[in-house]
Amino acid sequence: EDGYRLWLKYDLIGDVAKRQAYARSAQFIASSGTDPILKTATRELQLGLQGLLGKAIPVLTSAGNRTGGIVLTVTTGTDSQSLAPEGYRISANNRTITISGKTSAGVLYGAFALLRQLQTQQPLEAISLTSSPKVQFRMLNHWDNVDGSVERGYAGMSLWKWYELPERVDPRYRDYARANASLGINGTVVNNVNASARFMTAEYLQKVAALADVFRPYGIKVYLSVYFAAPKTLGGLKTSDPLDPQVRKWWADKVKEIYQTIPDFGGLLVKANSEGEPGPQDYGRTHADGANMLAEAMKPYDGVIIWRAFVYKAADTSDRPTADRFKAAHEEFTPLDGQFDKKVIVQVKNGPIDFQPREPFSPLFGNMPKTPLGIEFQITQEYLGFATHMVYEAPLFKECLEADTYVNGKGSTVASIVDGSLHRYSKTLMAGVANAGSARNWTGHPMAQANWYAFGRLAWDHTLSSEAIAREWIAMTLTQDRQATSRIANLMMKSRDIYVDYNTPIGLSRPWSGVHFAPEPWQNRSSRPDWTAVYYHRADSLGLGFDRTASGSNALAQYRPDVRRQWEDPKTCPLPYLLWFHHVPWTQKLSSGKTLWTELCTRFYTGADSVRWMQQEWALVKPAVDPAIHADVSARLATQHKEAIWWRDAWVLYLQTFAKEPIPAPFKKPDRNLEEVQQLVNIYLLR
Ligand code: BDP
Repeated sequence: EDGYRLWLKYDLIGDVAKRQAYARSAQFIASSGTDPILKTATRELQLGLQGLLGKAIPVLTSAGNRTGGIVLTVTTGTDSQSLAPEGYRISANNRTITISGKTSAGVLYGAFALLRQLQTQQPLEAISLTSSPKVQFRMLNHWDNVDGSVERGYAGMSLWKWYELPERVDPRYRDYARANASLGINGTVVNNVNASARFMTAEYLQKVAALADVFRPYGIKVYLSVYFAAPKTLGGLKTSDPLDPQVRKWWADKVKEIYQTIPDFGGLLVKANSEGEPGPQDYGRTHADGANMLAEAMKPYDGVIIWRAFVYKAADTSDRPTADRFKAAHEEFTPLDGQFDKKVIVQVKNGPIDFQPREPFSPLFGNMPKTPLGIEFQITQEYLGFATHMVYEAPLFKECLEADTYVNGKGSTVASIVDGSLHRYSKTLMAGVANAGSARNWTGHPMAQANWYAFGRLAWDHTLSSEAIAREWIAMTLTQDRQATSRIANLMMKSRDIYVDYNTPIGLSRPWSGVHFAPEPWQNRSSRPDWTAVYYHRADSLGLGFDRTASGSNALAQYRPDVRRQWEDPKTCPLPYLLWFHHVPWTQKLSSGKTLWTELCTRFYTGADSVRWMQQEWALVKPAVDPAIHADVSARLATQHKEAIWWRDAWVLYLQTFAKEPIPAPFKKPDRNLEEVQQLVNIYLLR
């Protein structure tokens, strides 16, 4: 097993009685019409059933009076009225299973849902499933570049072979589309948000069109990230000012050209005035001016403008003691609420800083009731140990989605904002920064496939539980052995907390410079203060943590009183967020009963030790998992363990220079000293 088939393995069902029972319900598939997506649904169902049942299933144009088969149908009848456009219903009646949807995409998602029932060995006889996506735009964002590299990608090179396209179309593109469609993902941004204007050239639009042709029958639209200064660099204009008539015309013509090349193009994603990228503020204009200009160009078409809220201006802490990168997006965007065109969705990262292993939810959620806010998660493990650490991300996604903003009283969860129910948004979006690359198994770490899977499932239905998703994925990908499934699910469920413990416990964040791998908490020099590690943890002789209460940066004022009150009191602030909001004395007793220093050491040491536990648990499932996959994960766990100890050592030895306390019993003091561990980290930073 090389992992290429992801969760779409369709191996023969071993239990003969079960297989025969399924076969009795799947004697034929009835499906008619020429709709390409419906044809995909039929073909996928046929392919899956053939593998699972070990025999060819005939496709008929109509069931006639035959029973014992599966009927695919696009219908607007009463049966489907309660469905969203892409929802599906699966029902069994008179020994016939019907998969219906209002659109062919709905039927496609229903077909995959039916296959999932077989893959997870659920009974079919009385099947009755109705499901509609909670979010309209369910997208992957690829940070892929023209040269084939992937920003923050750890699974080989880009999937897209730009130099071969459009003439050669790698068969892998279709397998990518299948995997996404099986989850309900319906959009993909193929290029990096730090965008090259080359993607806007006629030459590259042809290449993107070739991808769109592959994705279309799977219900997936392509989107592009734009370089805001393209009118200047590509168009030869003197300016890229969004209020300049020539610039507006340039974009209108460009969007027209895009739609001539890709008639069902999805839309544009924009990173502007962020981390050195150009944007409307270069001309004294606002984010709304920039977004609305593109929206105007998009007016004749169906597409959307997705404008990112990941922004932060230079935080010069010397003359603005209340400056805090945490507050930047809220400060820049909330005054613009109500000013964005109807075609615009503002895409907000889950947390206020940047995809940290644990962040409080972004205070933008709830504070822009007139602007559809989409959420952006990061699937690729930029801050989660790249491709050597096993971190199952569903609990991280869910922690944010389930967080209560209190904007309309209790129960105003981030999910209820993102799915549009709270503010009645006209558009809803969930995006995940992709972790797929050219690695044979797509994601580098075999277990990282589960993160792609979990993102897709949650984008469809954020109420699914992390554990249910894990179990589903395990059954489809790794094993159907019950004991092994429970063991692996347990391991996955604990993996994120374990990672946080040896990396950024109790609300520490961003102990890195550019590489974002091994912590360098001592790192104190950079072109901007908020690109140092000390900016975030603020360790000194008194204590540790960033004071974001009224006596500090007052970022907490961006949250509703119910949230703020709980978090601004160190006694009621949940431990996982404590150092996000408070500068806590080393000897302070925490709610756990331990002092800060002892609690920190406990976390770092137990976290690293828990990787040993992960190794042991993984060893026990060996008989139930494919040997090649098992060996791959075992080896990565060994690396993870080594690195966890090293990261723990880096932190405790460094923090000890401020806390001036011994390592508390029963923990052993590290075998190396601070200089030695710094050497180790420095090697990572060598060019
Ligand atoms: C940060 C990454 C950087 C991205 C940026 C973004 O380090 O590579 O360009 O986010 O989201 O996490 O724009």
